[in-house]
Amino acid sequence: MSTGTVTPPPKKTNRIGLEVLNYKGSRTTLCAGCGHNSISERIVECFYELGVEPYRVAKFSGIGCSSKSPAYFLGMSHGLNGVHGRMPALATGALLANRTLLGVGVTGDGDTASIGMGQFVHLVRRNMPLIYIIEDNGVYGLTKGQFSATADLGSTLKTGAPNDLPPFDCCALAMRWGATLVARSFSGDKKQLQTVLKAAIAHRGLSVIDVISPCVTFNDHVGSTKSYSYIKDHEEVLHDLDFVPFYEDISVEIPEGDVMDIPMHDGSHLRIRKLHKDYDPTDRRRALGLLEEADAKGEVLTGILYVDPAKPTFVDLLNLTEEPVATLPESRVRPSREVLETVMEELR
Ligand SMILES: Cc1ncc(C[n+]2csc(CCOP(=O)(O)OP(=O)(O)O)c2C)c(N)n1
Ligand code: SF4
Ligand SMILES: [Mg+2]
Repeated sequence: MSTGTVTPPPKKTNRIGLEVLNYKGSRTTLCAGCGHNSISERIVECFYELGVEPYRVAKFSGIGCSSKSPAYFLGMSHGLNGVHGRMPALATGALLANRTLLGVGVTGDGDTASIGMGQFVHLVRRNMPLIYIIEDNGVYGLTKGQFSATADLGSTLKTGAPNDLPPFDCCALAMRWGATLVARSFSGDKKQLQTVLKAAIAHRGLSVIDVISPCVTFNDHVGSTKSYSYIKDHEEVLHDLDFVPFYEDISVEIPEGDVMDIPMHDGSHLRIRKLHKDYDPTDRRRALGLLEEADAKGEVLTGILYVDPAKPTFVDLLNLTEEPVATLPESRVRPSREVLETVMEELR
């Protein structure tokens, strides 16, 4: 006879035994339908699926609706929310102090390309090992929808007022000045965004990911070039992307056709199947040229635009100790009395 007790099904866990719940954060306070929420969901999925230990991750942000999002994912990770446009300096400091952390920066187009441009270009120049996600809606969502520096020429506000300044292209800028993984994606393209994020997690160097992320409250009307419908009509997908994590047997799947295999820093592989463009994402000049061509045609090119897995990062250039500076014992960071006396002697 049945006792009536039902055994609950076993909980689904990833390769390190954690549930997806362990990768979530607080409930979002952003508007329903905001593209930023979809990006947070993709981040949760990717870190869960790859089995990244949450304690290894440090989240950084500035100010804006986008910069609030680190509260909505990876609630068991470290987090630092700073001043508007100054996240790169915070991230640089923290990641130099502890080189074993996996840094994830979330920023807005205003946070990066308007007030934060000075900090952004130096982060790029240094190829700081950081996943830098720009949640790009072309406006300052948090302060009620003014144009940012990524708003396209001629795009209009809800009032009908046109933008009369040309935009900065953060991807072109990042590629030109030193970032080593540069991608553009769309918050509504689940598979592409997931693969791009996984590639960035596997990459060692600065990954700049510009995600077009519509602001449903202030910039989703006819006349906006960052609305859901505009991007759906103008998106030009560069390639089909696949990601093979380091812990999977690469020899299992042998891709057919025009596929490029790019080994990543951690042993994972990025597989790029060309669609209709003659495109090599390791050719920076060609990538920059294609971006310009797409721009002239009014197309929004998405995919991994550029990747260089080999270039040294800022951490490598500084020749930091393998052991994080933050946890070195005092005996190893403080010169001995004899050494200090020698230095003083030399200065006399
Ligand atoms: C030093 C400083 N200047 C201005 C502001 C006002 N401010 C807050 S958020 C923001 C813009 C946010 O836009 P964005 O980075 O694109 O984020 P979104 O809200 O669109 O996601 C501005 C100008 C501020 N908080 N601090
Ligand atoms: S105002 Fe715009 S950017 Fe901010 S939460 Fe709402 S939809 Fe998102
Ligand atoms: Mg914005």
